[in-house]
Amino acid sequence: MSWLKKLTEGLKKTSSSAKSKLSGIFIGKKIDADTMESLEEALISSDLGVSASQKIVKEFEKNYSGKTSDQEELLEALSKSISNILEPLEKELIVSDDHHPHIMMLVGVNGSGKTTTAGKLAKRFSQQGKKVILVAADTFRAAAIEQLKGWAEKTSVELISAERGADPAALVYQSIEKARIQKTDLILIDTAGRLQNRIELMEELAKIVRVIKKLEPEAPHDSLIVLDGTVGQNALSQLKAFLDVAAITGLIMTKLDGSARGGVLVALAEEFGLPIHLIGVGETAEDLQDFNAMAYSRALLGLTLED
Ligand SMILES: Nc1nc2c(ncn2[C@@H]2O[C@H](COP(=O)(O)OP(=O)(O)OP(=O)(O)O)[C@@H](O)[C@H]2O)c(=O)[nH]1
Ligand SMILES: [Mg+2]
Repeated sequence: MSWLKKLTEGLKKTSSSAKSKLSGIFIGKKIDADTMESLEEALISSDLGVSASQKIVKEFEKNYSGKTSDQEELLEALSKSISNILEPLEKELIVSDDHHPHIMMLVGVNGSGKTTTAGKLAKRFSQQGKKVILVAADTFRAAAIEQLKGWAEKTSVELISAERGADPAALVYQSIEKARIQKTDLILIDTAGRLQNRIELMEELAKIVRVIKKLEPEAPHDSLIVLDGTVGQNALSQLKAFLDVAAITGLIMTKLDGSARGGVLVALAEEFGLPIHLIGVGETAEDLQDFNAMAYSRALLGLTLED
């Protein structure tokens, strides 16, 4: 299956929910103030957030007020407005040759998809010919090391781990030193899931960042928050909590395939303006796709995508 099909399939739950809210709003009548109000409500309840929804409605009003138009054309117009918000944030995740090594770190709450994403990224970048080290900085759960080991073996990538309970910051420090000696291109750090209200765990994360900066003041070059696409508005408070503590530079949203609330990506974009690198629409490595604003915006509204 092509990635566009996978994206459309993956976003089906979100798009059918959005479509059912939008359907009927435009049917067979002149677009007026009532239409705008219903439209704004539908967008907000599709998780796009108040600010983005108002922006979209304003643009819509400018172009369509007083007109009648068919549903398809109006959905097309909406998807374009959504895409306009997202497009500046569409940014491929790349391993820069200027960094020796390039340091990438994955953070987020429990179960958001960090370890799976670390494995998928290890595969992607080693296929690009990069020399990669995976660091199991989740020393909290014994199973976490095993899980990452599975990905390391599958992708023939080196894994650096420590015993359970070890200091993750110390492990990261050793990994960077080793990577420098071995001329590794990329260090991918998988961290333990932590809820944003666990102060001591957030402090542990801050310490990892401090230790990285001691060796590489510009790093982590990518500090990526992995957000579960099924949590809806909660993603906003998660991002807010991790933003400064982990020096977040960009985001990845997983599990859009199981979610009816994928619209929250638009709210995140509007509120934080951080680069959106990748989205996950399934469990295999191929299901982690580069974020494409236009394709996502169309799939969000259930519009067809050309291959
Ligand atoms: N359907 C679907 N499942 C996903 C996706 N990404 C990850 N998962 C699944 O989500 C579950 C949790 O993923 P993990 O990678 O273990 O999450 P984590 O953030 O490392 O979890 P902790 O380390 O416990 O915080 C696994 O069963 C993954 O297979 C996705 O894009 N779609
Ligand atoms: Mg994990």
